Amino acid sequence: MSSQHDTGSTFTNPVIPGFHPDPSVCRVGEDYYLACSSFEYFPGVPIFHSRDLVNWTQIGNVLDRPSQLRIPSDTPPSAGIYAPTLRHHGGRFWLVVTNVAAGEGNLLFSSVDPAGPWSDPVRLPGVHGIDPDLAWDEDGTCWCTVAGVSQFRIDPETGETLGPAQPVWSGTPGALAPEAPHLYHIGEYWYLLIAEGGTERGHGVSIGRGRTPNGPFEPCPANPILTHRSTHKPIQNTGHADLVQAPDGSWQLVLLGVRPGGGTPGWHVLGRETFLVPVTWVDDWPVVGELSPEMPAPAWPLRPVPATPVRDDFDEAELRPLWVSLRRRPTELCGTKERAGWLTLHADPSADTLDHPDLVFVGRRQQHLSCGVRTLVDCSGGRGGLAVRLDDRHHYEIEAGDGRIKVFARIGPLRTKVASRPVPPGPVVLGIEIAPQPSGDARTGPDHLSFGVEEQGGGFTVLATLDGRYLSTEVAGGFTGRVIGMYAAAGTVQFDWCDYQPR
Ligand code: 6LW
Repeated sequence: MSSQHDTGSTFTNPVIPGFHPDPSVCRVGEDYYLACSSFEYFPGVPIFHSRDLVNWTQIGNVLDRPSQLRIPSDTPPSAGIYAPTLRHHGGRFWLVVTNVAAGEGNLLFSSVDPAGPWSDPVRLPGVHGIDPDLAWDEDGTCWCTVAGVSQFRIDPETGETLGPAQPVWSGTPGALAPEAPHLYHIGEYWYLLIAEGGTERGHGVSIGRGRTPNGPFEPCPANPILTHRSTHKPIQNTGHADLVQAPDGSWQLVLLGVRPGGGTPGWHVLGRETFLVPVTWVDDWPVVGELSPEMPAPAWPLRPVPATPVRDDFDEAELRPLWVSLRRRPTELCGTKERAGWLTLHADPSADTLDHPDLVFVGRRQQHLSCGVRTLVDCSGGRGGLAVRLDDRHHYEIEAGDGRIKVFARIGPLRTKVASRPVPPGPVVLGIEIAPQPSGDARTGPDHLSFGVEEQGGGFTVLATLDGRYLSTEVAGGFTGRVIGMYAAAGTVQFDWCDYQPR
């Protein structure tokens, strides 16, 4: 649940690795909380806690009840929950988000405890546009600003819109997609921070300022204040940022970025991750520092958090918050209570392959470029295994059942069995090893994935090794990253434990 960082003279970016995009952060006293987008996964909107902005622990998911998160099975990958804003006001935490599935639109949740339970949604039917932001002015008026960029005054208790949309800024002339607005009152100005250029290689962060929360906003002469477009920097697609004051009173930006690997055009496989970069102020404009994988340690003390345990034994009644499922998680199909100490998955009879939106799946984000995953599976009652999933049409899996172990690859319209061998009766340990490829050649993929089985006498036998580029965002499209986990394709499949080991 945590990221592990150096406590010495440097720290490592990303601060929250793996598919954790669109970060929004807020500070309450000495505590920081951060929320991310979750798209078609349930539970939705992972929420993290930190005391130093560098070391983060997941404390829950904001949307962990079906009454809060409706993602019907016809929801395509990368639809669902987009771009939250997390704020603290009047003794409560507020989170506003767009559910692009099922016409749900913008939804507002609140809680006194960021670890939950969070309220059921308050709908914002009059607020049109993605990436909603929340800010309160000194009179108590709540401003909701959306991509485009336009603004609404709202009543956050009822979701009612008080007056029509007011366009406030369309960003830099010629730049596409002004989005991800966040509005702040800092010193004498109201600042409107936005992302521009699209969430791909052209992404960037720009800012405007004005004297009132509804503008007019004067663009910063140095816009974009952050972009890595047209550079060879290892962190790319930098944008969608949120400002926060650090423990020492200085300012920091959390933002999303990606780490492409391999030759050209560079494939990123972990999705968009959360990074941290310092900000200084010159003439009342923010100046963003250098963003790199290894950052100078900040001036305030780092407070390391316990590392996420490698093994989940499934000994607890509830699944840990890092485990996510596809679109829904019906308790009758998935849980740890049916056989104590095991995760039991019952296949949905309609969902016999990983391509199916109703696949019964429990996975976690791949958070390291190099990692190994193992699980002990009992497939005596069905067929299932371990999958690496980018989306419904891009996944690799190793599956046990019916006396055989098979490796499958699904790449766009093509699905093929790449290996098969008999399996002895009884539970079996399936495994995946993922390692980056040195990019000596322009055509080299970002990494390779080896699928295998642990032999009873010891040793890992690889059945197939596959090029990772096909499970990248550059190939699959969309907004998500890799998720690795267990699934049932037929009958009942049980998992005693699952290890995720950064290498
Ligand atoms: C999000 C938009 C974006 O709504 O990508 O990078 C979209 N920025 O602000 C999906 O995450």
